[in-house]
Amino acid sequence: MSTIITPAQERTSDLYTPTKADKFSFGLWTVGNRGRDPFGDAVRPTLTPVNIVKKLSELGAWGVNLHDNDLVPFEATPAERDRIVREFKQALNDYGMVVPMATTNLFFHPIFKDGAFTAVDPAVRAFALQKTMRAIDLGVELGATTYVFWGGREGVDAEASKDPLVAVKRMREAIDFLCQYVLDNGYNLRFALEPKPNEPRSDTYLPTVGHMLAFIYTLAHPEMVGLNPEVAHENMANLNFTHSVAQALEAGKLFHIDLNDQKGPRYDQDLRFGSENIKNHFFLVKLLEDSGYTGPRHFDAHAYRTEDEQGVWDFALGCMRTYNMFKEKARRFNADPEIQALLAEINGGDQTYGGLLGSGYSTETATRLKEALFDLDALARRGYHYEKLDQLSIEIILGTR
Ligand code: DIG
Ligand code: MN
Ligand code: MN
Repeated sequence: MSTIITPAQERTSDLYTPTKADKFSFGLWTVGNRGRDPFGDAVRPTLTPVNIVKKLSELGAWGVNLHDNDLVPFEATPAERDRIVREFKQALNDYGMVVPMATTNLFFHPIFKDGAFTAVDPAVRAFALQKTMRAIDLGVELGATTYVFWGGREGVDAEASKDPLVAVKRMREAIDFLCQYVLDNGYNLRFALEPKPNEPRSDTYLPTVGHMLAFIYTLAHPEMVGLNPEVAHENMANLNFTHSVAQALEAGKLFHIDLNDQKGPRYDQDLRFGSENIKNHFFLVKLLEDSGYTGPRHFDAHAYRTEDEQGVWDFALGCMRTYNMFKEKARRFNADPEIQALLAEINGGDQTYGGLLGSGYSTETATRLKEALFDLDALARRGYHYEKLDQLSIEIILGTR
């Protein structure tokens, strides 16, 4: 039976139909995921990069991202590499797609079984730098302006195998070296580090957004380096993803984002965006939209193993439509008079507390604060009306207001 794909232009368009303006992107490896898992073989045929570009464009996606070897096979000759890249660039042009982000596969080949930049074997560390420089060249050639580093195997199974102090230093040495490579070549490229707490290693170095933020400020070129947080990864660490994203945003370090979903702390599920944590994803999309985040809305996710190719495109369209549904819910939340009135009441009053807050330190302020008199009983008795606020939020999310 031939695969019947309904291109965006033929499908009934509604408020949630994705358009290029939404800046939705997918990795080649996401819709190209063949359904292999540790307990079962591939269930879907390989999709070619050109076919992926065509189908994603028809669905309304804006961009496609890639690891070097998603496009150019590990063993490709330079001539084969150039032919593949030429054909891919033609497809990008034909279907009006861009490549916002690129990255290196430093985790699939057996060479990297003990890591890449933190591997104990110096030949592996050196090869990882070579492979990454070549992959950076490829990404820049395709127009990428963000380069992601997910240190999938930068960690340990046997704690005795690596000195954690040395591992962090080796990671810094690699990132500093590659930042300098970008500067030497005049590339318009920023690095986005992607944390994950574990899997495939028992423990991964720099496991969360917080760890990565601290690491960035120890680098030689911290201005070039930001974050690529992923929903599933922070959830694996049992953290509030929206708060992780907020801290990256507030630090001016949200350079990219991997959107998907996850059923709490367990193996990395990379589920369809919004398929599980409805309330959390509402507030995540509200944060991204309210903050004016202008970067790609990238889905690092894949279809269930049960799916055929049509199921893959159902998955991709679902990611994008659900994002747009949360975006519309956020607009309704922000426009809801009762919610906004309640928020104004909750956050009302003189937030400077008579000029004592929000202006930083002065000896006069410190003296006035120390002498200030507080109605402690009234403060202790205050009710914040969060039950009402949260109920109104739920009613927005459930579509009853
Ligand atoms: C996994 O979450 C990682 C790899 O897929 C890739 O290196 C990165 C790109 O977003 N995410
Ligand atoms: Mn993941
Ligand atoms: Mn990811």
